[in-house]
Amino acid sequence: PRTVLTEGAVWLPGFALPDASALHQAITDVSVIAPFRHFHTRMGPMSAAMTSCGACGWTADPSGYRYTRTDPQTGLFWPAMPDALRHLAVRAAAEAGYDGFDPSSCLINRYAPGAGMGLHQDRDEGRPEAPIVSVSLGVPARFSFGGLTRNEPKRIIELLDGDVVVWGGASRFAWHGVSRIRETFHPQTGAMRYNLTFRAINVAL
Ligand code: MD5
Ligand code: FE
Repeated sequence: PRTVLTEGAVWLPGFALPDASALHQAITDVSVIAPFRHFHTRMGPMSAAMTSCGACGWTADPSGYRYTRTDPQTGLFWPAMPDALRHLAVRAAAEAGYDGFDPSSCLINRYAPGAGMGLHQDRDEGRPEAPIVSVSLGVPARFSFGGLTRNEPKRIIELLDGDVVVWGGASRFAWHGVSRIRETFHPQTGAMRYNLTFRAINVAL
């Protein structure tokens, strides 16, 4: 199935399920080279642990957020984006009407029980015409999204294992956040939720 959530946002429930084991292997492979870590922002440590793969990766420190070619923790280039990840993202984007999606980064978020992500917009990518493809794995999450200003009313959806959402068009800059993850169990991830976001980046690096 394919559900339009809001203008430009297409929900593909279960789209990634057939690839789940390849995706878990890819996450493990990436995290051997670029370990999960909790970035420290001006607001304190983030509750989600993160890593990245692809030509650039998302990083944060008390002075701000940016995409970099190298992992600040190891000094190494971010690991290449595994083909299983890239192909899934390209297929999902095409399914949602975005042919030719060419992600240069995949940010991998890992949420333990109690972790979440406060309301924010994703606006550091420098490619407003490209969608963000979001893949959820493991335990469920309550995901909120609103409009282009912070205080617009939010809709809440439950993102489940294997769900993909393609956020493009008017939804690309919508405010959104993830409620604290409940303590539940998933056979492949234990108590964890993973979210992969595929992004086309154009920034001075
Ligand atoms: C997550 N991650 O579940 C979410 C999925 C992040 C982040 O928010 O920045 O790592 S990304 C969902 C997203 C992207 C762009 C726009 C919108 C949602 N939206 O309009 O709601 O870990
Ligand atoms: Fe976001």
